[in-house]
Amino acid sequence: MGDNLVYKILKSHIVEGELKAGEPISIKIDQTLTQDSTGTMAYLQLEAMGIDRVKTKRSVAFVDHNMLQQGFENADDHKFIQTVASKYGVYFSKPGNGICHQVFLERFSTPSETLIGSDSHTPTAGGVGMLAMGAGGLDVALAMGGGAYNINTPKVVKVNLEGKLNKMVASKDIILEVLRKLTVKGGVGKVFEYAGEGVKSLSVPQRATITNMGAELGATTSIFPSDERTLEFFKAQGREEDWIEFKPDADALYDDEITINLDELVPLAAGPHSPDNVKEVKEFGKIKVDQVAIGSCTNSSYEDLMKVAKILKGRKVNPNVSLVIAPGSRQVMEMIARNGALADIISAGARILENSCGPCIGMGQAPSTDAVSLRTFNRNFYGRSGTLSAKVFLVSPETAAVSAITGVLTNPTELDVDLTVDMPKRFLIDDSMILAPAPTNAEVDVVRGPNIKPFPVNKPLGNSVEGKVLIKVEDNITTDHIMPSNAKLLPFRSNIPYLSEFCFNTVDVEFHKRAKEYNGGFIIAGDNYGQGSSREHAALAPLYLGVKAVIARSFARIHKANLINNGIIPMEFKEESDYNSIDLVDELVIDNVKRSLETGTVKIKNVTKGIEFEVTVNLTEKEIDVINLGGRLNYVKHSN
Ligand code: MIC
Ligand code: SF4
Repeated sequence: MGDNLVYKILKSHIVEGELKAGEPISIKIDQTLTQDSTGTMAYLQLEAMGIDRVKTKRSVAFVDHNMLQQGFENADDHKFIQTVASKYGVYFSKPGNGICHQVFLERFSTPSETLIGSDSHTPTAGGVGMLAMGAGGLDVALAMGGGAYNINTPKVVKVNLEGKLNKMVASKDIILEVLRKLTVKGGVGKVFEYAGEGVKSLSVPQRATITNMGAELGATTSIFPSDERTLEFFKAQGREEDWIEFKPDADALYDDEITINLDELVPLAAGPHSPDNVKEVKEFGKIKVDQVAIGSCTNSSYEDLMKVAKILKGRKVNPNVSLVIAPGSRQVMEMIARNGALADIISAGARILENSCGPCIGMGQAPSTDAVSLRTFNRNFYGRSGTLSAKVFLVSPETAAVSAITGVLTNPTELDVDLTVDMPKRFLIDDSMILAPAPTNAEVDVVRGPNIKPFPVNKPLGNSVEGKVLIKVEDNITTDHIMPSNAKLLPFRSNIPYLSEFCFNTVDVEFHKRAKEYNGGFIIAGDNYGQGSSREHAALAPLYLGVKAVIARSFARIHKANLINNGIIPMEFKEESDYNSIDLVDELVIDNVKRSLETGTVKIKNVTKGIEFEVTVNLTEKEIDVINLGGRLNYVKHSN
């Protein structure tokens, strides 16, 4: 039997392990990316590893998240990243050049190569046939240092796209349909490989919308083949030489298969507060809308914004709606500025934001109290917009633009506009905002602002682990719950002591106080704990507060890796009744913890309740060593 795309890449990059679904493997990483809100920490960790220069084919540092400069902190971090990148041999994409995933797709993506990035939407580059995965900052730092990346061999799900999208139905609706079918945990341990006739009808930016938001399935990544449409994109980007045809074998094997008939698809929306809370736009009804936000790494391409401009042209934004638009990159912004589409958008009454993540991560544009906000983004987790009472709906650019005019959530098929976009044969190419690194590291002094504080490093594991239950949470807790991000907190991503005061704030404001009072302890959680962002801060802040272990029904992939990297033990409940038996501030004890980790089963004594139960630990030998030594940095130092 032949190979699918995923196995082709894994076979050519594997350095350790066996390619069998679920089995741990290590793979060589060709390229890395970082963005600023995780990057500052990643480069501090890179420095702590004591290497001279990065060893990847190419590494790129972007600044796109922490863009509001209300104080010196963000600007200082930008300087730190620029200088540290230059020193270690990393390309630097200046603030204003665009969102990491959009710019990476345009200027760096390469079919059949591997990429890890310190951002969970790194799979965007899967739109051109790259195996691109989100990872914690430390894993990215290790890959920059030439280390392999550890994953469990994924199951590969073939997503058959049949037919062709109808007018006003977008590729965003395809991924919303996949989320409706499979939910936010339906992709754990899987890669989604898109195939079928329908693929040909999708351009690279449309494919990238799908691979981008595949992250919301909890998937390891998503991937499209590299075909004639991909070549079109590479030619337009003046990067024909980076293109190769990359297709699965005709008799390729898959672990599972789903089919989506594009002809039957209608405009969809994800309602508050989860990307899988998907229904037809029509079903939600004509809800009054207060804010519409267009942009983010999901939907901010030239093609998306041209469609938006066509809808807005000659019309006016509803008086009760605030429409904000953030193009994905300077290339997109400049092209729509030069061809007049931006003028149509401005004339309609849109507010133009800079080329960055912006409202997607709560960096400004928090909606008003109780507002309904329609966003073309990928996440609508509780509180993420910066307004706890806001109701955020995730929609396509078409639905967003039409609703901005009508003032109510509107099925875009109600408006008859020709949305055909003539894609330019050649995009506007100007890489002057991408700075090459210094030829040698001796030439650069790294600039370090006062906001940068030492980050916590765990201690080797003792014989026993004991402590109180500091918090007990439900299923699908996101890293936005664990370590919230917004305009006020993001400037402190390199100041863990300060950040930790806000840990779990949207769930339980007492958490920080309780953790301090009891000198650390345990977190109890449900299914899919730590879904969403790759932010290591969701492990670093708990570590700083003394969290020793998390017992959950199950974990999201990147967060579990981040816990292990920081020496916090991830354990899984065997029985539902055990989860139910635990209450807040129960005293838990694990004796002989090191020996039990090796057996894969750990006995937990609940001293308060006078009961005992067993939990599972799914850790590789290497991961056990990492935990025993108190985290990955200690492990790396120990092995050198
Ligand atoms: C996100 O979309 O949640 C972020 C902000 O891009 C994060 C990274 C971070 O928290 O800095 C992600 O997706 O990994
Ligand atoms: Fe930025 Fe939002 Fe994309 Fe995260 S999801 S990288 S915050 S645009």
